[in-house]
Amino acid sequence: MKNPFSSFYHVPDSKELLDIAFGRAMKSSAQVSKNAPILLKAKKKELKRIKVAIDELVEKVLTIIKSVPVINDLPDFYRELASLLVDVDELRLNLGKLNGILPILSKLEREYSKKLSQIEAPKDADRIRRSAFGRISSIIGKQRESLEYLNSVRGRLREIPSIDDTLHCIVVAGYPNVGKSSFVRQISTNKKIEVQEYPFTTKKLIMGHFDVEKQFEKIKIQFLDTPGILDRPMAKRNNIELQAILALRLISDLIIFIFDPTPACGYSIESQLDLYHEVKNNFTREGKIDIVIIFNKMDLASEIEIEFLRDQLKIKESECFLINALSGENLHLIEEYLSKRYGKEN
Ligand SMILES: Nc1nc2c(ncn2[C@@H]2O[C@H](COP(=O)(O)OP(=O)(O)O)[C@@H](O)[C@H]2O)c(=O)[nH]1
Ligand SMILES: [Mg+2]
Repeated sequence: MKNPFSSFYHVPDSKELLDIAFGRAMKSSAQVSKNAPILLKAKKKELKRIKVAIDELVEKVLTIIKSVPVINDLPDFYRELASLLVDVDELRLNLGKLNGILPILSKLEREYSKKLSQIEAPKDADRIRRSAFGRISSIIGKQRESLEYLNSVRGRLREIPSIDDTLHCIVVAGYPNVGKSSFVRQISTNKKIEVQEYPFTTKKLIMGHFDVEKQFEKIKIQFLDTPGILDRPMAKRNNIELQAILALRLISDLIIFIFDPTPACGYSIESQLDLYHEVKNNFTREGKIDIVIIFNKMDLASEIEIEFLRDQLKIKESECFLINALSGENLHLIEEYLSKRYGKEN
């Protein structure tokens, strides 16, 4: 699906709202015959101005309210992230306040049209319209904080990347420098344009795509490379990062965990194993998400290093992929695995 926040447009502040409404009002012209008495003309002119200003504001406020997504109705992934970035109760409260001015504006319109109908001198019409505009300004002015709040919420929500939750999603994990980015770049079908960066709470998220042929259709798989998110021990994270990780679980159906069996990445095998177990325990939704193990840097790794890592993981040779993410060596094995998993033989 499309990012549910993409139609949450800029929220005007109270001054912008008033400028638009009063500007429109003053440009409006009432339908009244040339020969009508001056008093009637004045009444009609000012009545029209008040009506246009209020109609304009009602419409703008309704548009704002409608453009705010209902967070509780969003798909799981977006809902979790959105509730993390935004206090849902505070949002509801501010929307409620804004909504509350609609009947007040309508009431004001009725009140002032009555006042206008009772005047006896043409010059009173202008005075009454000014008084109406003053009341309108004060009503809208009191919404300043709510409007600012909504605009700040909009800014926060738009930081959530549009991950297509109808596509398969593979999250790539492993310590920094093990070769995650190189792997995503190398496996992405269209390397130049498709590996893109998105902000993701305090971090960024890099997305690549890989196409799998399935009979007559192409299935697109998304790869998520998450620097700073799934590349270090969970204990080192703040709450937002932890929640962001948990939200990622909701859209992932496979984890690719990359090891560097050599000392090249700068992290010991022991730390890499700890992270692997942590990801496995916290991220796989009790085994619902599979983990695929990759040993990268096969060009640098010695047979001893590879065997040692395999022993530590208690896995057989056939249970991990040995690749070179830079040259692409053995990458076809992973592509075949993905094709089997998502494509033809399913
Ligand atoms: N020799 C060798 N270097 C690699 C391989 N894969 C990645 N690298 C290098 O390792 C470093 C870290 O790679 P990067 O993809 O940025 O790792 P990330 O931090 O996990 O995303 C870079 O200098 C890469 O060029 C590999 O298979 N062999
Ligand atoms: Mg990287």
